[in-house]
Amino acid sequence: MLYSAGRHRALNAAARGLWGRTGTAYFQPVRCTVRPSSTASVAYTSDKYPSIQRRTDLKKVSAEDVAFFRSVLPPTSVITNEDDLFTYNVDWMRKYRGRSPVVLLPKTTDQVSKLLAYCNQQRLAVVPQGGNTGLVGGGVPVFDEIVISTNLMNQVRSFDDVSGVVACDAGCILEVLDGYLGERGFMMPLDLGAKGSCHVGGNVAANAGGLRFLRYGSLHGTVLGVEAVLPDGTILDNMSTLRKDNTGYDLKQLFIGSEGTLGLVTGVTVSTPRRPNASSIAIQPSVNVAMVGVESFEKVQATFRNAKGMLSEVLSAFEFWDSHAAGLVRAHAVNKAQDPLSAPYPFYVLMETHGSNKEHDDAKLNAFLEHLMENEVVADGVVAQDEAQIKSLWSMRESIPEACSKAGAVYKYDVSIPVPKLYELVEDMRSRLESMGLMGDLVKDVIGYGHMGDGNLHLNITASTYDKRVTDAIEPYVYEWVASHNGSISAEHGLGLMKAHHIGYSKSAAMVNLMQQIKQLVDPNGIMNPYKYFPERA
Ligand code: FAD
Ligand code: 2HG
Ligand code: ZN
Repeated sequence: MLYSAGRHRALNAAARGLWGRTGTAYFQPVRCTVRPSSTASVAYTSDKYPSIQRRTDLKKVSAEDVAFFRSVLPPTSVITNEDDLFTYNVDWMRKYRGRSPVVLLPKTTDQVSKLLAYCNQQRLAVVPQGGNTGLVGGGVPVFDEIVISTNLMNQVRSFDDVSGVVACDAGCILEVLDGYLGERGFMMPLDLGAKGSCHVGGNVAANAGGLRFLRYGSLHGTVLGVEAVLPDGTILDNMSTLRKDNTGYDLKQLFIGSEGTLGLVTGVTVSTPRRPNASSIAIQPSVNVAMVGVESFEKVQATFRNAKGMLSEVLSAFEFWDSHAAGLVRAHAVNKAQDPLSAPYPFYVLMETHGSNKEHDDAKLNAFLEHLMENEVVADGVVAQDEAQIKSLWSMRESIPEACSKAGAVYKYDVSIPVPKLYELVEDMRSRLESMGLMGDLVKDVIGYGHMGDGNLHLNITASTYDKRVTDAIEPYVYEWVASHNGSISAEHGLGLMKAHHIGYSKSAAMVNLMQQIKQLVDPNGIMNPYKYFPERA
């Protein structure tokens, strides 16, 4: 096999046997920190959704409350300045905007406990916030709720290089924690495009899925322990480092995916896998990334079937996106990601392998790709030849959400559907919006991409502005479509404010009722992240 540094290995049928396509530009990891330039352009949630009424049993923040917060935290950790409040009040999409008059930045679990106990006693509503990269409006206030941010809770507490278990504060940034683990030959089992900004506590609260779920699984499996502060200030210390523990209800699971409605997660323990490219550890560290162009969604599925069969245990990611997504990345991505394939294709697939024996993995990947080319399953492809090219190919995929957000407004749907039906929803939605005459000045594009290996589609509809006509054309159609195909209306982003009243499409009335009873038990005053997740009990 020939490798040439600085170039991708091409798989184009015409060029098969010829290695060496000019490499693409190389990029920085995607950073998603919210840095809105102007405050005026983001409408308030309360103005956009007048049907949501502020709860009258919740108190407004007073000068005495702020004085109490200043008695617990240093002055710089109690933010009341209008300009500084803005980034905490507005979400990543600039779709939701609250009016919180105060943001609190605790550093310790004890401080969180004091703050929550006080808020509970005073009936002050609280929104826990991590990196504020959530995509369902869950991490920002709706009205004047207090934001408690984990920005300053960013210490690694311990790491055991035998078990690979890391214990850390909830505010550790995912990418920073992954870097810490990388230096020790390990990695976070979770990876996603917002890694440069999102917090581990936010990941746990949202039960984020991400790019390697296919291989490393759900946070419900990899998170071994959680430390959380309940609304009354009780510190629930469940920072277990044990893989097995069958004593009682597994309470930590309640906090994974609870989206800040039950308490504030202050610490997390995670079981981390070995890093395949840690040269000091593996026998022959091995990471491969290939990107292929495919003519139809049927062929994307055939590629997946073959990948599962032929790459099997080394397959670590299988992502797909359509030509609309690729077009947006080409046009808008800030990092100017370039398509390394020779022609545009209807679909693209990125596949990654993680292993500990390079010869073995390379042989598997080569046989697999040869098979795909010979059987005309894929039309073209490249294999990254070095770390920079691996980053470059991943960057094309990770840039899609940011590229979609450039149109002005983006409607995001994150659904689980049986794989054969995955792209049908995108096509149906495109025809629907066309036939309703909305495509053009208002709706710009309908884009499909996602975590094919997990049956998780990201349907993004870009528009010049958020407009009720567009919302009404999409909803509840999209939820009904998903429910009728036995899917879930949230595969990984959660419910937040966006889907609080739609949980019934994916969960029975009995299940929602039990969830509401749990909420009532843990948070009887309903101060934790109100208006989100599911409807308040009547
Ligand atoms: P936030 O946005 O701050 O909060 C998310 C929710 O958790 C809110 O309800 C908030 O109240 C609650 N919360 C936050 N911290 C705590 C805490 N300590 N205790 C209790 N509740 C808390 N998601 C995926 O699943 N897969 C992806 O591949 C993926 N890719 C993304 C790519 C981009 C570019 C962006 C912008 C987002 C992406 N997301 C993805 C969505 C998002 O869920 C994740 O970015 C991340 O898990 C959110 O973490 P955060 O710290 O930003 O949480
Ligand atoms: C991804 O997979 C994220 O890139 C974001 O989950 C998806 O923005 C979206 O719709
Ligand atoms: Zn995703």
